Amino acid sequence: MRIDILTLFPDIISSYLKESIIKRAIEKGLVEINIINIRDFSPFKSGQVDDTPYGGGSGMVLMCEPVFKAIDSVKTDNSKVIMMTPTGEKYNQSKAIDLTHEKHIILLCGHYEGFDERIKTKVDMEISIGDYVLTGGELASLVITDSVVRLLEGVITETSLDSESFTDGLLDYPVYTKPRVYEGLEVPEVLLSGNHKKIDEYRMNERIRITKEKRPDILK
Ligand code: 6GU
Repeated sequence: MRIDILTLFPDIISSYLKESIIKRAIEKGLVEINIINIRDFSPFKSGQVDDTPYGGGSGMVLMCEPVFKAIDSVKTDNSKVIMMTPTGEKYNQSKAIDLTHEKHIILLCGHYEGFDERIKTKVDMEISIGDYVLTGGELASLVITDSVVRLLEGVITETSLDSESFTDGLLDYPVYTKPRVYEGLEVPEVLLSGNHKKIDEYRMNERIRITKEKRPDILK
């Protein structure tokens, strides 16, 4: 898979890609991620990319030209162009799974008040990562990148994906590691029993109990 992130703040993106699982996925060649600076496509010497809104109002609006050109510089017939916007469709794990089937994703990050509405003619999908407003789309593009890349084959052990939260309508089970007792807090006995049937049963019951308690809305 290839992911191109179009942004005015490339350093925010690059620092995240330099660590941990995403870094290893890139090194292994499981995903190619490019960062494109929208400012490089400004028609002005000053590098201006935004201007005041027609009709008045506060803030600055990202202009068509630099964004159209930035998109055109990377877009192919196989590309899916996704705009990061708080007014988009709400993102979730099932959308992350859908995106793993794409060959090429272009994530468009805005800042300031928003995008010139005409930019939407270049976009296949608008995504919001939740009901709150961020100063820009950079964090959202990293949320999408991270949640999609970790699902790609070979990035993390398949079995750790099987029972994870949001894939099958249940939250994940709780986990423990050494020591057996810490400040009087004990690891549940069943996990030390070596009885894998019992352990599977305990974990499934815990998943149901925790989902009922914390997220009854996702319970199927
Ligand atoms: Cl994708 N962008 C911005 N600016 N704010 C958001 C968002 C995206 N999703 C939730 N809030």
